[in-house]
Amino acid sequence: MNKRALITGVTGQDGSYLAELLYSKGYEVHGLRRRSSTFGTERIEHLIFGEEPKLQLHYGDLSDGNGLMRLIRELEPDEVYNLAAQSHVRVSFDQPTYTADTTAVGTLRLLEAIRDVQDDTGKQIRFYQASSSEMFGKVVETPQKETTPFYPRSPYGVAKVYSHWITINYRESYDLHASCGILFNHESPRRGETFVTRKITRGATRIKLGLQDKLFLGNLDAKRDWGFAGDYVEAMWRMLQQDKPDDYVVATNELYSVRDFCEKTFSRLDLDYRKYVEIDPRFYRPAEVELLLGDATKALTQLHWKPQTSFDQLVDMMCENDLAMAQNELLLTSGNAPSSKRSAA
Ligand code: NAP
Ligand code: F7E
Repeated sequence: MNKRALITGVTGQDGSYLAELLYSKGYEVHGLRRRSSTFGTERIEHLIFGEEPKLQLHYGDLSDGNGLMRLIRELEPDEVYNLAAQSHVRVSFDQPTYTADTTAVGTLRLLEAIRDVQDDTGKQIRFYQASSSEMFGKVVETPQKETTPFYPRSPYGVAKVYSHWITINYRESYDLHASCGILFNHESPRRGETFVTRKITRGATRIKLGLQDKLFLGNLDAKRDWGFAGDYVEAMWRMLQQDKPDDYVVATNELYSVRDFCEKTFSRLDLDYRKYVEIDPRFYRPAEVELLLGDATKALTQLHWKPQTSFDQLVDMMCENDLAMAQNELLLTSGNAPSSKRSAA
């Protein structure tokens, strides 16, 4: 019998790659979507339409514990991947209570639903929690690994620490097969457009085609360990295939600054970023995370996982996608567009 998986956050960047991966492995894939006035399914359209949809969607929200309970009871999934969250660090300073309710307590609601259904039916439901390198925040050692103490610097980071520890607590208290992936930043052509990498590749390609003049950014000196989202969802799946649940750092162990990302992207388009990038203090954060660099040795030795995509390849694929989007946009403004749809790449 095929395994059945439920992905929360399936409409997001990681959810879309994970749904593809699980389907390719023969899973019956289900996803949670929240109600919105627009479709919001751009990243998964190729999976939900057609004669035999590869992904079945269910309405639900991490703020609605009863709905989560009903869904888990109805599906009795073998694996649940909790990727849903208010995931934007800057926004979490504007919406701290909402972020805590979704990104922290939402995980507890889901764990409670799993615990209840597992107790009632005896079926083991494996659980993956999307923990984050943001938990390391003002880092106390470099590189950061599973044993590095947390020092979160945003309401988002604090909420993720809660989710991380409540997942471990449920594992230890109720014998749940629950694992946390402490993922460092990972990007793709499907990355939300307000995260810095995508903002840069969108902005630079639009500048290249004359669709905008300037790109306004915040702290160019922040340094991150950026990988490719398509590689990272493989690590999530591997965690749930282990006999014993555990927690793992997933990272590339390479460090670049936001300025490096600008330099690389603009020069790929034969542009000098210094002519186009301007600083806008609105994009600064009340408390910044200056540096995140991960040590994924444990994932390498125990999961046999390592990143497959280099930093240059990542920048290339994002630029290529966004250049095509900008070209489409240009055609639209001239009235000759072949399609008004955004790329689902
Ligand atoms: P993303 O693109 O922002 O996707 C977030 C997903 O959560 C979307 O599907 C969103 O739905 C959904 N969501 C938000 N609030 C919800 C709610 N109240 N109820 C149900 N669903 C809700 O994030 P991502 O980059 O794919 O990241 C996936 C997970 O990994 C997140 O938990 C994130 O915090 C964590 N993480 C990400 C990174 C990274 O670098 N990408 C690193 C470490 C950890 P809508 O489409 O309707 O908005
Ligand atoms: O910022 C700086 C900003 O928003 C990266 C989420 O997926 O990864 C992500 O969080 C850096 C920060 O990602 C702009 O100050 C400069 O230092 O792309 P970001 P993030 O905050 O690291 C972690 C691991 C997650 O878990 C989160 O869910 O770039 N920066 N100028 C800027 N950032 C943004 N967004 N916009 C700017 O204009």
